[in-house]
Parts: sequence; C-alpha cells; structure tokens
Amino acid sequence: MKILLITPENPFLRAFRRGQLNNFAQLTMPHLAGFVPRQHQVTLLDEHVQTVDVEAPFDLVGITCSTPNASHVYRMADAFRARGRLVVLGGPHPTLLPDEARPHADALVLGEAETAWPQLLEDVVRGDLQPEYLSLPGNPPTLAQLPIPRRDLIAGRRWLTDTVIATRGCPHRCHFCNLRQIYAPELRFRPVSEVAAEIRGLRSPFFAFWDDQLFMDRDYALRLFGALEGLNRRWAAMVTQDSIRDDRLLKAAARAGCTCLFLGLESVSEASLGSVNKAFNRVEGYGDLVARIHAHAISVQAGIMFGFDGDDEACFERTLDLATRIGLDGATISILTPFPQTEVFRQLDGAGRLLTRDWSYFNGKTAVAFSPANMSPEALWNGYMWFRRRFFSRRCTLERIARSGVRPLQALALNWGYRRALGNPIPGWPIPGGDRRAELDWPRSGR
Ligand code: B12
Ligand code: SF4
Repeated sequence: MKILLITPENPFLRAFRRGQLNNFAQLTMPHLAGFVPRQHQVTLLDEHVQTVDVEAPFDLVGITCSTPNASHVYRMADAFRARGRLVVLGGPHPTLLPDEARPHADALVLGEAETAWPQLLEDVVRGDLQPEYLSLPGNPPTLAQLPIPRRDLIAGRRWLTDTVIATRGCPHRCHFCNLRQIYAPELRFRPVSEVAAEIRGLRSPFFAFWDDQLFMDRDYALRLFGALEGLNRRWAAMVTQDSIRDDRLLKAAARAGCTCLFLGLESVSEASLGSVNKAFNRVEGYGDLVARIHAHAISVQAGIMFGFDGDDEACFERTLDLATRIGLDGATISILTPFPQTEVFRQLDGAGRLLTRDWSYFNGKTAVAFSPANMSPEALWNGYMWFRRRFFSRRCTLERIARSGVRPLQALALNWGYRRALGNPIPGWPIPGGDRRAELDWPRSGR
C-alpha cells in the first residue's frame, strides 16, 4: 500500500512564518510513519516546505489537523477523496469536533493514535476500514517501546528536523489550552533509557523537546537529564514557571545540554493570568526566574499572549517594559485564540463575542477572532503588531541581549529571523486591507 502522510500548513500561517529561523519540523507524521509496517511505502509531505499534489497515486492519505488548519485540511481532504483516495484525519481539531470533520474523511482517528493507527492500517489491508477509531478513555496508549520516528523520510529540510518527546500531558488547566481535551488526563512518561537511545541516534547536535512541560515531574526530569549528560547534544524545551522550583533542576538541565527554555509567561498582568486559570504564574517572580535561568547559560524564549479579559490598551507597553527590563532573549508573541472546547471558547461564544467561525482565523498570529473585553479588536491587533515591531527592533533586541548576556550570537540570529518575518504580508481580517483569502488559499500554483 502507498501511504501519504501530510503535515499541512494554513496559507496564512505559512506566509506569516516565512523567514523565521526556528521553524522546526513537526514530529506527528514522522512519529506515525514509525508505526507503519515496512511492507508499505510511506511518503511524508510537509506543506511548510513542499507542495501537495492531489493527483499523486496514493492508496491512503493521512492528514494531521489543528484548528488553524481545519478549513484548509477539509478542502484538501475533499480534493483527495474526489480522486478516489482513502482519507484519514486525526489530530486536535477532529478530536475536538468530530461531527464537523466526519464528512471530509473516510475515517477519523480521535485522540491518541499509538494503538488506533496500527489497527486502522490492518483494517485497510483487510478492506475493513472503520469510520472512527478512538483511543480508549481510562486506557491511554503506553509510551513505552514507541518506534523511532521516521525522520529519514523528512524531505525538503536540511536542518531543524530533530524533535523528541519524553512525556505526555500537563498537570495544569489553563483555560485557553486544548491539552485536556486531546490527550488522556494521565501524565505519562517514556522510559528514560528509550528517550536517551533515540537522542543518541539523532543526526543533528541540536534538537527540541516537543513536550508541553518537560520539567513537570522533578524526579523524572532529573533522571532524564542524568541520562543525557555526556551525549554532547544541545537542546531546547518548554516549561512553566512553577516547574522550575529549584536550581538543582536547572543545573542538571544545563549539564545535560539545555541551551534554551521556552517559558509560558503569557502575561505581565495578574488579573489576565487569573482570568484564564494561570495564576500559578507569579509576575513579581519573572525577573528572578529569568535571572536564575540565565545564570546557567540557558536563554529564555517567552510565550507572550495578548487579548485576555484583564488586558487593556496599556498592556502592550507594560509588557515591553518588563520584557526589556528582565532581559528576555526572545519571545513567541500571540493573540489569545478561543480554540474549540476550551473554557475561553465557551465564555466568548456564550457572551456573543466571537467575530467569526472560520477556523483559518483561529491561529493566534494573523487575526483577532473575538471582541476583547477592554479594547476593540482593531486596538488589540494594532497593539500586538506594535509590540512585535518594538520587541524585535534593533534597539530593544540589543538591550535585551546585553542584559541577558547568554549566547548573544544565537539570540541575535533568532531575533533577526523574527524581525525579518515582520515584513511578511499578513492577510486576514479584521485587519484593514480586507479579506485576501482567495489570493493565498490552496491549491496553490507552486511557490
Ligand atoms: C510542538 C507544538 C508546536 C510547535 C510545532 C508545530 C506542531 N504542531 O508540531 C510550534 C511551536 C511551532 C507550534 C505552534 C503552534 N501551535 Co502548537 N503544539 C505543539 C505541541 C506542544 C506538541 C505537538 C506534538 O508534536 N505532539 C507529539 C506528536 C507525536 O503527537 P500529536 O501531534 O499530539 O498527535 C497525536 C494524536 O493527535 C494523533 N494524530 C495527530 N494527527 C494525526 C493524523 C492522523 C492521520 C492520525 C491517524 C493520527 C493523528 O496521533 C499522535 C500520536 O498519538 C502541541 C500540544 C501537544 N502536546 O500535542 C501544541 C498544539 C498542537 N499547538 C497548538 C497551537 C494552538 C499552536 C499555534 C496555533 C499557537 C500559536 N498561536 O501560535 C501554533 C500554530 C503553528 C502551526 N504551524 O500550526 C494547539 C492546537 C489546538 C488546536 N485546537 O488545534 C496545541 C494542541 C497546544 C494546546 N496547548 O492546545 N506548536
Ligand atoms: S501549562 Fe501550558 S500545556 Fe499546561 S495547561 Fe497551561 S497552556 Fe496547557
């Protein structure tokens, strides 16, 4: 059987991300390809760097689907099905809204797929494909003995191909996050020896952990870092403020090769953090936390989000002041987005504050999908753009990097990438200039 596994990318996001330097390959499809028995032929296609050809002769097409990509994926799936291909959809969006996804697929895989996907492949071979495959609640798949992701099939990228997961889940329940709805609630861990073996086999000296919260279990993290010592790799990972309780963890991470932490700060307003159940972040501790991380020669890429109910038009300047003062090395800047089934979605939808239901605009980067509480959508958009321009300005970048002092050349390069991407066209709505979907939408006539 010839299988095509697609990592799609909404044209809005593709246009937005072009030129940024830290666009790592997604792990999902290489991971799923690892489960495919070798008698089948698997092709991976990553729309960030490749073009989809719906005429290509595949027997089975699997597409991973997040909310920002949903409308785009449905059109793609319909086009494949019109040509007689079997289409399987999985990932966050079909899991959150199976009724919406169902008409666009021959089969849906809902939730985690480590057991369901191999079963589905057997069923296809037997000619007995089922319309729906569920990971059983209360009986989530084990993360032990996972096959090694087929990174060898990643095409179109020479670097940033190496991402790894060690854990699954997060103990928190932030109201804008979909984790609780897409994964089983249990926190799970891969055996440390298996993670270390996988990392030993990576081609590149630098990789990213794609875990939501690598430090969430201190004992596990310490064992993992111990096993990575001496492997001579450098890596980045995502963490929360409350998980970095003591310097022993940071020291162990640094010795194991950690050079960058993505830290979900989100907001500098306690009211805003409280409004989305993220009051475990303590704003008064940000400066101390960042200094402690820097002391281990680890840089900090902060997650910053605007549009919370506690945010007003002054929040952009306040955030810039603090970000500069504490010497953030970089930031991933987003607009709050009400993803389906989240508490934020329920609240905004209930209050009639959603501006659109076209999922392409629910991407946190190129559009405001709701009416903020204390400003207009345009003010949120303009403030977000102002912040991005100021944060990545030469002056602010140099000031932040001088304060941090950690890996200045690496920080300069990353900030320069984000600054370069500021020049990308941003299509969408409600931005002045109108709706340019037709111009950028799929199928494209090439790059
Ligand atoms: C790494 C990551 C990123 C990376 C890389 C992008 C990526 N998607 O890999 C970066 C930092 C770039 C990123 C960006 C964004 N992300 Co992100 N990201 C993640 C994260 C933490 C891990 C994804 C991962 O690799 N998991 C490990 C792999 C092996 O498993 P998996 O993808 O979960 O898939 C499993 C099942 O879902 C299933 N499955 C999935 N697809 C398919 C398809 C088929 C055919 C089958 C059979 C099965 C199947 O099989 C897998 C094994 O069980 C997830 C949270 C999470 N833990 O999943 C958020 C997550 C996917 N991101 C999310 C969001 C919102 C975004 C952004 C929009 C944020 C923003 N505002 O900028 C952007 C969008 C960027 C883009 N281009 O799409 C949301 C999506 C919510 C939604 N409703 O769609 C998630 C769930 C986080 C959350 N807290 O809610 N992200
Ligand atoms: S800490 Fe991060 S992964 Fe965990 S619930 Fe909050 S946003 Fe989601």
